[in-house]
Amino acid sequence: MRERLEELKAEALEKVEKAYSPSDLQDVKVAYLGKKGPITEVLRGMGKLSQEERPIIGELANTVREAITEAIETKKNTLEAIELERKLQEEAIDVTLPGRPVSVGGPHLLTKIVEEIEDLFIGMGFEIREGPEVETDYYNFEALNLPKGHPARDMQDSFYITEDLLLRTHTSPVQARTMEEYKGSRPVKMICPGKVYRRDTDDATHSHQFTQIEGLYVDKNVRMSDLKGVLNHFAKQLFGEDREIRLRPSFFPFTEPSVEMDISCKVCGGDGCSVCKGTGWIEILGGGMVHPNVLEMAGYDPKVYNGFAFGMGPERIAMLKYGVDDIRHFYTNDVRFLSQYHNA
Ligand code: 2U9
Repeated sequence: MRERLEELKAEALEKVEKAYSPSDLQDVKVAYLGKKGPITEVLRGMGKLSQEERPIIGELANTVREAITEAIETKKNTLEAIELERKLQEEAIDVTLPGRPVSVGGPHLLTKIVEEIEDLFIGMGFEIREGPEVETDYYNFEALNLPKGHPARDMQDSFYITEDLLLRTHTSPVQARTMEEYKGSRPVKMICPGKVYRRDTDDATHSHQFTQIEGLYVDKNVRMSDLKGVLNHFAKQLFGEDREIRLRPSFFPFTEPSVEMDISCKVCGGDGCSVCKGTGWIEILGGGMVHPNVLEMAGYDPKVYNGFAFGMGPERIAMLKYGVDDIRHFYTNDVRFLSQYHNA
């Protein structure tokens, strides 16, 4: 029995020695130390031994068990250390390698131009107001001196949702709402940037959805010269001190008299070129004195109050300022286009 135990020990230790993985070790453990293993078998047969031999064999069996257990434990630690070393080698990071480039975004050109225009008007004491894009017929047309049947409110030109609701065709309803909110008792000095919608076929200069910034100043004794002064300051700040402005007579249902403003062409310096179509001037916005009907409908007494209003398209302003040749560039969001203006 002694020999058998020594044999088993030698066998087990050799297998431990040859083990390559924790599962190999587990196999040895189960095979030699498990309940159905040969050592347990030997111990079971101890009943047949003499009284003197029994403790000696018992002790030997225990020593063999301990030796195998210890060998397994030692080998397990060795294998774990090897595995850890292998992982460390495999997962090592070379901190000297150049980093992967991180592409950083930036504000959209349209966002930048709108914010620049907002800042300019905030500097002249205007507040910024916003309003709903789904509007009622009343605020979008009626309150702006465009009664039912007016040619400028052709059903074909607007996106109607119901008979009374439509996608706003301009930001003017925001101004009508603001005047109404102020209840005809205090001045209004505001600009309203936002999206507007028209049933247009998209091309290089038209879009069914675009941006507007409209301004309104209602107070006592507001004059056309105030409008001219504000717009002159705006144009020179945005396009450069060397640019001139001129006002031409025009027509809008909500202003009377109405004007359109041109800015001198930077490309030809006023001599005439392809950009200004030979005129030396480029149209940038429209405006005028608020029509008395509009004041009255919003609750301002036209005998006491008057005001000026203007409207512009930031896409057009950005196209002129940055030489963008197609309005659709603002909406297709090709990064090759957008990224050119991150530092503009
Ligand atoms: C109220 C009273 C008057 C807003 C105005 C214009 C002239 C104008 C267009 C220019 C190009 C818009 O972006 S565009 O399509 N706008 O020319 N807008 S006067 O007049 C108002 C607005 C609100 C209560």
